[in-house]
Amino acid sequence: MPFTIDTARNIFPNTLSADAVPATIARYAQLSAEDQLALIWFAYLEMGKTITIAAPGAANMQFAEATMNEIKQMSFAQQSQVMCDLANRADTPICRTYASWSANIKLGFWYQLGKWMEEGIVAPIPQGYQLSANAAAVLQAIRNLESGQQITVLRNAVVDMGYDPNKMGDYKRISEPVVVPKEISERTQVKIEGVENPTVLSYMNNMNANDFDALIELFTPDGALQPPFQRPIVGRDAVLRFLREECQNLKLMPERGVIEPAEDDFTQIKVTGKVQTPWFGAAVGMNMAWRFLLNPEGKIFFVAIDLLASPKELLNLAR
Ligand code: ECH
Ligand code: GLY
Ligand code: GLY
Ligand code: GLY
Repeated sequence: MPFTIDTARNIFPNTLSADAVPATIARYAQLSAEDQLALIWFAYLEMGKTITIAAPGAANMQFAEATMNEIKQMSFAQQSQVMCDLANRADTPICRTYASWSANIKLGFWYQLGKWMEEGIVAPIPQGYQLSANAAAVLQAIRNLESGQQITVLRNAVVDMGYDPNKMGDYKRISEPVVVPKEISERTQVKIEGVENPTVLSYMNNMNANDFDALIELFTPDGALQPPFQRPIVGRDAVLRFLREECQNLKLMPERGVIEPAEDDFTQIKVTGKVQTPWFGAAVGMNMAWRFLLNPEGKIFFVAIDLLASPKELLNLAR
C-alpha cells in the first residue's frame, strides 16, 4: 500500500518525544489568566538566572511597535487588562492584532513587555502574588523539565495567546522580512555518523544557510513537514511559508542516524542531534530527532521533527 501522510507519521515509532511538554501546557491552559501571567513571570525570572534571551532584532520588533507604544501609554490597570485579555484569548482589537503576528513577533513583544515590567513602565505582577496550588504545581513541573523543554513550553504559551486566528476570517499575516541566504563561502557542512544521503545533508545545510528556496526543492509537491507537537504542514507552498516565517537563523547540529529501505522503494532515515534557536543560541541545545521518508527519486515526502524526551533518546536509532 502506498504511503500517505498519515501512515508516514508512524515511521520509527520507537522515537520517544517529550510528552511532558504538551502535558504541562494542558495543565497551564486550565489556570486563570492572572495565574498564567504570574507563573510565566516567575518561570522567566528563574530561568533568567542561568540562560539569557537574545534581544530581538529591530526588523523583528517594528511590527509590534505601534501596539507596544499604545500599551506603554495606558494606566497600570489598563495594561493588566490587556495582558489578561491576551491570556484569555479575548476578542479585542489588540488580541486580534496579536493573532496576526508570527511566533517571533509575539515573542519579541513579550520580551519588550518583560523589560518594561522590570523597569516599572508596565504593570508588574503584584508583589507577593500567591500562585494557586495548581499553578504552583505547574511551575514545579516546568522546573523539572530540561532547558530545551522549558523554552518550548514558554514559546507555546506565548504563541497560543491572543484571539483565535481561526475565528478571524480573512486577515493579513505579519512576519519578519526574510533574511538573505548565507553566502556560499560562509556555509558550513554538517556531518552525520551513519548517514551520507545527499537529500538529508542538503536539508540540514540549506536550513542552516537560510536558503529556503533551495530547501523547498528537496520536497515532493505534496510533501509535508511536521514540527514538534503539531499537525503536518502539507504541500510546498505551505511548507515554504512556514520556513520563511519560523525557521530563520536556526542552527541544526545533527549527530548520527540510520537509513533503511521502506515499502514501495521509499527510504526512511532517522537522524538525532541538537538544535539551537536564535533566541538562546548555544545556551540551550534542544535534543531533537528528524524522521525522513524519501520517495524513490530521493525527494522528501515527509519529515517529522521531534523534541526528544531525554538526551538518552539521542542514541535510540531503533526502528
Ligand atoms: C512575561 C510575564 C508575562 C507573560 C509573558 C512573559 C514573557 C515571556 C517571554 C518568553 C520568551 C520565550 C522564548 C522562547 C523561545 C523558544 C524557542 C524555541 C525554538 C525551537 C525551534 C525548533 C526548531 C525546529 C525545526 C527544525 C527543522 O528541521 C524544521 C523546522 C523546525 C515574563 C513578561 C509571556 C519573553 C523567546 C523552543 C525546535 C529543526 C520545526 C522549526
Ligand atoms: N533574537 C532572536 C530572533 O529575533 O529571532
Ligand atoms: N540537554 C540539555 C537540554 O536541552 O536541556
Ligand atoms: N521557531 C524558530 C525560533 O523561535 O527560533
